[in-house]
Amino acid sequence: MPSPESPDPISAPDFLSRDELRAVQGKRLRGMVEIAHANVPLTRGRMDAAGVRPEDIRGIEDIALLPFTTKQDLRDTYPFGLVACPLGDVVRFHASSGTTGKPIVVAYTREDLAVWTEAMVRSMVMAGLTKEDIVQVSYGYGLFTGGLGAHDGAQALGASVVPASGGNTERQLMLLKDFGVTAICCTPSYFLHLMDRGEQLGVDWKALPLRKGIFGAEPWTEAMRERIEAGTRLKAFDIYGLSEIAGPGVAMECRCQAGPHIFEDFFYPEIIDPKTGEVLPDEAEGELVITTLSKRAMPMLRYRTRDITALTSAPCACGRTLRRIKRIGRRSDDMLIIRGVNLFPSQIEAALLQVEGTLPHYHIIVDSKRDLDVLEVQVEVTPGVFGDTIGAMERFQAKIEKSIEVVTGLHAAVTLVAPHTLQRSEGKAKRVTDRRKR
Ligand code: DLL
Repeated sequence: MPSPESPDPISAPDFLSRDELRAVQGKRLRGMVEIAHANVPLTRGRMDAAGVRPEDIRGIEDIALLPFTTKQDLRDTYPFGLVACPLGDVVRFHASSGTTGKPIVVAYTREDLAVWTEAMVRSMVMAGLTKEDIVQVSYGYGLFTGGLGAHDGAQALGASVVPASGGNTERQLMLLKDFGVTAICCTPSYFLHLMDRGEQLGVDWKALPLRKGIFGAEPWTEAMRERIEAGTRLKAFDIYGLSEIAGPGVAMECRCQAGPHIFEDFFYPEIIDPKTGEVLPDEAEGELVITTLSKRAMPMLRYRTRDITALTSAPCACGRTLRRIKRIGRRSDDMLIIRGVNLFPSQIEAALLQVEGTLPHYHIIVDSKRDLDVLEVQVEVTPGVFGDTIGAMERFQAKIEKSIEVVTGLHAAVTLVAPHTLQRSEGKAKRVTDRRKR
């Protein structure tokens, strides 16, 4: 068991007693509610309709009186309807692309950026980064929060930042090698792509000084962590965040790698039953709802993230008092329903990675044949498997189909494809094509 860490000034809020934390949360929540009620017509209208006045919120325990905010609210008020400060005080916008039309826009004041950067610095400290690290930021720079969020955090920490942004894989590999990069920030699927391409180009991953990976922005599995760590000398950490709340750095894993700690002094988490809205106790799985406690430009009260997880207050060996969230494997809305069975893409990944010789590159295709849902999974396999006899490949295919059936209860037609043939993403992986007519 590792010994507890002692707080340095920047991470001191990670180690507050739960009573101290609740006092901070209550005070900040009251401030948030006042700002939102005074400046955001949508919030004021909802609170008035529910008969809740700002003064009814005396402490964090009153949070459940507040109405929820949803992604639809952000869409309906596009672009600036939820901004609670004069536009002149906004110093940056970010936006996240949705599946439909217009993006979701988020705004930050200078103080909001300072809070976000502090959360990112605390995240990096959790992973053991210091000013001596050379950090390659391979999340996309731009409206996506990944690049600039990680960049600001690493720079404020005093590390040397390599602002590579996403894409141009060969140049990424060159920078990693030539600059002696010690830590990388990117999506886990993009890191796997870097590993693959690097191997093709003769990169000896174990000889590189790369020791830390800060991976997030999409669901990934423990099996994927094992693959990454086995093929390199780095420790892979899970970082969670979403644009509506800040960007990366809402929650981050410590060196115990036992699920991300949520920065509860800035972001108040609740778990609700997604159907009824009822608040669930710690350890119960449900939808994560987050309230920003110190956001001036765009306060988010009880924002429904659609991410499915559980909160745990079990002590962590690092000594932090911040609760942790369980690794997010799914959203309430990326769920596919196939022949009546609920399926999350992460279940397919888990099933594949149980079979030796598969690569965590896969694509799920759902179609409808004579009104019946059919599921196909294209799976990349290692060159050894792909070059095998037809009989051996068929047996291998059957093995994967069996594994998928055991994990998901569904039959899938597995197609084996040659290494490096499925399209790679430089950001979040696109795992599903749904061709069914709805
Ligand atoms: O993905 C922010 C981010 C950038 C987080 C870089 C981590 C690293 P959005 O584009 O708004 O923001 O997407 C947010 O991505 O609601 C989750 O569904 C998913 N997500 C983010 N991090 C994780 C993670 C950024 N570690 C949405 N595990 C969220 C699983 C994640 N899903």
